[in-house]
Amino acid sequence: MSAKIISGKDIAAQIREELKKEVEEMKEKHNVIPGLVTILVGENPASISYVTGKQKTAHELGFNSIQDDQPEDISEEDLLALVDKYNKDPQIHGILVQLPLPKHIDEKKVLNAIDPDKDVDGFHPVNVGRLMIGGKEAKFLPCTPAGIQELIVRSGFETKGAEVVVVGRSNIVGKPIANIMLQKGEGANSTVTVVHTGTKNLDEHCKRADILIVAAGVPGLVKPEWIKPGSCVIDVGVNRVGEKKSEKTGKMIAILRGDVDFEAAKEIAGAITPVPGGVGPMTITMLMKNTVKSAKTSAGIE
Ligand code: L34
Repeated sequence: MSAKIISGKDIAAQIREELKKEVEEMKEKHNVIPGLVTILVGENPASISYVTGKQKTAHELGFNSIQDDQPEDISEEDLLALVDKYNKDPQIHGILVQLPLPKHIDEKKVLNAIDPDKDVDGFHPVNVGRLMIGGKEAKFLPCTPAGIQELIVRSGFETKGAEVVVVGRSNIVGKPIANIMLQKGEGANSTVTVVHTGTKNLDEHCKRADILIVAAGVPGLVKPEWIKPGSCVIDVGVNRVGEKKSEKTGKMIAILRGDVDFEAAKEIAGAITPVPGGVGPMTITMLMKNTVKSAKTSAGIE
């Protein structure tokens, strides 16, 4: 039997509709417009694509949205000054510095410089700590993990008591999604295992998973034999494996592939996310949700 395809694209569109109404109401009742700045350093094609997606969505939702492009050779000092400028700007409720940054800049230093109350990426140590404590303490959940949780819950999988196996231990995906899924509460309460490059018998762990979350950045890493029949498979990999001519526009576009062998896996899994159109659109949408939350909190709404 073929798996149900979990469309991140459709679920993201639903959430954006909800957000759009919320933004309209905020404008009418409180005269507050969510403000988001995305800072892009250099010209990494993948980063350009993601940041463009974020800006497009922010505009569609009626945000006050700024794209701030900086040259590859900007100094760390200048970038820190830029972050500080937006920290002080009352119209801006969310600041995002797209990663990765060029090698001469200390990524940690830059992320630490963002006001934790404008850190809509949820990468600042204060927000990482809040997430780990959990419950009401958590303020901004990082966007990709928050999107993954939504996908699992909205596609009807029971998380309570489920065996969740996370492949990968990055600060952006692996570590935070593991923390989210083990919290006590709705949409979590799972038994979580994190596997990584130091793990022996990767396949044995994966085979146990009721919910398998793969964020390794290795195209096709997870083989169909590693998947438990009927399980939920979330493929976070967005690997650029080549280029092709777009049928729509005739322009050259990237060929994207996930970390899971999708065609074979969909014959075994109960549900699976595609790449593209799975986790990616959810990442962008959760950023919008965090920005709305930040604008509301700073205006004292709710
Ligand atoms: N600061 N840096 C910061 N915040 C983030 O949340 C990110 N991330 C990751 C990389 N660096 C970051 C993103 O934005 C990954 N990421 C991201 C965002 C969107 C998409 C993929 C990754 C996405 O929209 N993917 C589409 C395909 C887009 C394309 O054609 O390139 C998809 O359907 O999967």
